[in-house]
Amino acid sequence: MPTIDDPEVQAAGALARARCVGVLTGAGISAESGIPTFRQSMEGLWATFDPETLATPAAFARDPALVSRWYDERRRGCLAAVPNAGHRALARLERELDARSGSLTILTQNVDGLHQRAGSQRVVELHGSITVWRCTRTGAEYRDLEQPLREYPRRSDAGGLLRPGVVWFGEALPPEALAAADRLATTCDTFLSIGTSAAVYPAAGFVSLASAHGATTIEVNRDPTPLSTAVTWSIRGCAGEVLPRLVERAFGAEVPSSGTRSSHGT
Ligand code: BV8
Repeated sequence: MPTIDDPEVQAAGALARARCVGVLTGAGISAESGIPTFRQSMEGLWATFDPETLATPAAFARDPALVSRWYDERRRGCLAAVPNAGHRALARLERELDARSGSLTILTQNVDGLHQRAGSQRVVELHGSITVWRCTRTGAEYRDLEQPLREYPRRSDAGGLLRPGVVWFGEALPPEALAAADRLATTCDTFLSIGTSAAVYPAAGFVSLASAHGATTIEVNRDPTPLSTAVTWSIRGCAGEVLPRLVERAFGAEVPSSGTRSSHGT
């Protein structure tokens, strides 16, 4: 039976009182949807590659075919994946806060689009989207391109090379995403960090920024991270198990209203 000093009990109480919630998510929240986390050893053809080396402008310049193939294979995995209970719990948390004239915004480092597909409305994609390809000649963006791409690297109608619409290491985050993240971290009263090793900046820095502005900070992660000793409560566990428990403890069982899928809905 959880005791009052159980971090889950404390964190659920903070969520029940919260009015403006910020959430930073990383690859760990999509792990239970079958998408390998960013630093997990990669399988098969990619086992010999380091993602931090491939996810760079230099890698694309050196071998656009290889990098395009890597992203196209990951794109197919992301499109085939299904949001899990962790994604759905955050979508429910947003609905509960909206119902109380509060708000919840997700800052995701993930490029898989699963938060939106789980029903979350306010999602800031800090690192772009793997479903988007951008022409290096015109800047035109393409979604819903054929799977798999018909050629590597794929070219646009203008003949320019298409690159993935993600933010690579060494590239600046979209200014509007940075501004939204900064505004959220400096005004929220509660900030969650979920499924991230907190190794990548500036994304990882938003948790400390929220804390410096007086927010209660809560981490849900399978393994310890550099944030674990700095947050108000650090909960060790899988997002797909912990998040539904936290939201249910804070708001009770979700009453499916007309048009709202229950948190156990498909
Ligand atoms: C920039 C898109 C400047 C591509 C990605 C300080 C300040 C600013 C920059 C830096 C800085 N220090 C260093 C830098 C440079 C660099 C950086 O941070 N390097 C790191 C490696 C040290 N940052 C940058 O380059 C950024 N750009 O700052 O630009 C600038 C300014 C002006 C002009 C020019 C430049 C850009 C960074 C973005 C890189 N792109 N993704 C792609 O996806 O291919 S980052 C990539 O890492 C993914 O987005 C991923 O999400 C992200 C972070 O990793 P995590 O999500 O945390 O994933 P990871 O595998 O590491 O961890 C998973 C965690 O989940 C684990 O802890 C595990 O325990 C947990 N877990 C697993 N299963 C579960 C679970 N938890 C819960 N439940 C489970 N079931």
